[in-house]
Amino acid sequence: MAKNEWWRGSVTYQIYPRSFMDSDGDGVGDLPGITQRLPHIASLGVDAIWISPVFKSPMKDMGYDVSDYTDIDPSFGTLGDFDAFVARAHALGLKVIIDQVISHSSDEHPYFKESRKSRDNSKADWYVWADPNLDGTPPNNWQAIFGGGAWEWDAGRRQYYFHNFLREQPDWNFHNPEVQDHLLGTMKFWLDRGVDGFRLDTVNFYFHDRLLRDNPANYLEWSQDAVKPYDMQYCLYSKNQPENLTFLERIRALLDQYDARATVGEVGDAHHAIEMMGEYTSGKRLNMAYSFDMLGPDFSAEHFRSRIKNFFDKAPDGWPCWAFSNHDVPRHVGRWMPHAKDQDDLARQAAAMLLSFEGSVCLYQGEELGQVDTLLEFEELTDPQGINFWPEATGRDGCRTPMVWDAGQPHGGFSIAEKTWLPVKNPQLIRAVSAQETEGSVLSFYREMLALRKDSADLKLGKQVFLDLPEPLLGYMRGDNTLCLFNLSAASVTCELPANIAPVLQQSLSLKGNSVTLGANGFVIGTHSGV
Ligand code: TEU
Repeated sequence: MAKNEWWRGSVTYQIYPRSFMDSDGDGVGDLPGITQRLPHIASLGVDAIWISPVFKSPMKDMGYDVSDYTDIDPSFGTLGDFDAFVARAHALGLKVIIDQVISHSSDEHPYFKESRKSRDNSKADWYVWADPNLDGTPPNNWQAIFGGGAWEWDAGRRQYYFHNFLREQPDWNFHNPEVQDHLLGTMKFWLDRGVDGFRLDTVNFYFHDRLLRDNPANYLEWSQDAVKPYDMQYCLYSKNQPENLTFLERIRALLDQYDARATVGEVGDAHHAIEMMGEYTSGKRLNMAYSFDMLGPDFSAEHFRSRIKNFFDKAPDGWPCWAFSNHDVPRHVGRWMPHAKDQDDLARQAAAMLLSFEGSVCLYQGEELGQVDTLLEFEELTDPQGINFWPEATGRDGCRTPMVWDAGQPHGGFSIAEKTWLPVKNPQLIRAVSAQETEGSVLSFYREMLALRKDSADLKLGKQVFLDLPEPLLGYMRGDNTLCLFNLSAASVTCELPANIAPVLQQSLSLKGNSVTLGANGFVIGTHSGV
């Protein structure tokens, strides 16, 4: 592996800046707070940090609505605080990946304000504008992810503009090459400032169909039953457009002008996302990509096996980045509890699995503590998705509540404010970092597992070859000598292995020769000669 390919097999820790550490007592996390707490991240043994957006933003979507791509939001600090954070992370041996939200901007971005002024100003065509139908209705049936139609009427221009997410998040018009150049320029700004790479928000949403064709009403059934399902992914006209591939090559060409920089793209809301991840990371495009496939409720051997196999079968030179939790979904330990007896056993099993998959890995702050979501009242919600879809869905605030550092301090040591932006509640406090600095804790298991992955060429870069085992057993070899076996259920299971295994990390394991018994959520990772 070339030195500049540090990202292959790497582990990245995602920070949600509003909720990591509040240094100035305003109830919202900030950059100096993150810098102060970096030793915790370094102590885990990860390679990199991905920090969710800290750019200037009206915070309608908590920073995923950027109004200035080259400045820091005052609630997080200053550019100087950002530089200090990067310098400290680098001194601790951690790479820094920042979050680029370039599919859309905030409606308070100066270029959108300019664009909406008239049909012939210099930025008129920088966003996606369209005339109404004769009866005044929007140009087509495209829907927004956060609810409602994807078109917003602008009384000034007497036209609609397109937004995949909130109406305060207008989509840039990627068909305009000036827009592409401008956004690549903002990325160059941060590369020159020394960041090691980008997480690319909604990377499959950049382009829309130029002809603004209606999305097929029965898209879901259609794409699932299609003979060649992969071709069908392009039939959703509001995103997933083939022109995107050329733009991804432009991003790569920019990064290749620098040493050892990397990208990880988020493939969101696509029905053949695994194939799309492969396509986006093959050739000279992105380095890594993730989808929501492992961020949902599915917890079976077949599910994990088929996703990973499918990825590498279809894209032998692509590279995935697997994650079980992030700031968009309920935390995995809560999601998968129906398949477990004990929360901590499940947390350790999930960590052992995720950190032994082929590819790179992203961890989400707090998962190293075995956290589940915080239960919130409607009045406590801040996420527009949660508010719009309440009570059918609870939104994303539950996984975004503050990190808990010290159970003995107010707000778990996150902030000295009277009230924090989202509350810290009791069950979270039990799993504070301070309480987890003990042998046998989830936190100490993450450290052990990360150290094992770092030291083992098999676990870091070895091929993953699946064993033919019945549910609920998931088994695979990594490289030539490392066997990983998991019982994805709360009942105990026995199986025969072709040869003896020498366990290195384990849980609820009993061995009798080649016969292995795994208790509830039991697992073993060990050396094993050939299968
Ligand atoms: O998420 C994209 C995306 O597809 C999500 O909307 C996802 O479908 C949803 O959150 C699942 O609950 C990215 C960011 O990760 C998210 O935080 C932003 O809100 C969104 O883009 C808009 O920028």
